[in-house]
Amino acid sequence: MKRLLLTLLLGAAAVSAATPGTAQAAHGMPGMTMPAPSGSAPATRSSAAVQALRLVQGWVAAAPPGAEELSVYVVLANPGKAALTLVGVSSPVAGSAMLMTTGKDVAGRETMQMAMALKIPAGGQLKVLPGQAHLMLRNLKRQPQPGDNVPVTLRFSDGSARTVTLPVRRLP
Ligand SMILES: [Cu+2]
Repeated sequence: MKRLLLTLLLGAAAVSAATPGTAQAAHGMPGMTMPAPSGSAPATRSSAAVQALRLVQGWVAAAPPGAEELSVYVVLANPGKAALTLVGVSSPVAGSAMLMTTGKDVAGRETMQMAMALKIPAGGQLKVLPGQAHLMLRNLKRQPQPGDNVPVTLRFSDGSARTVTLPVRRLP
């Protein structure tokens, strides 16, 4: 049964990686639609390569009361000889979550784009930082406050999952 679940997760990751996201949306925009989020399955296992990942920094950005979404930032260092690919995120405080990259439109406004995969190069770092990317927690079940610690599970294309506990901080 466990083997079957892993196979399904791997299959889902492979499909996700093959179809880059095209959905665009802004935080809090009413009526926005997005593809079904990845990463809602329970954690299964963690490969040696994923266990070796180092969390250089990470935090959950505190949101104003009533916010429906939270942004999570992480910097992950990969000491291994093979690239790793982050394909999903989840948290017990959120009903759904997704990977997003950020950019600017022609008018200079910030835009967000759902990402199906974020690569962590061999011997390098993935920087999910303000202005570049974020992990977006949606459908919040509660509103974490500054000083709280929030578990966030990261899922990788090799079928691994790794949970990190991140503090809630006000954005610098
Ligand atoms: Cu977002």
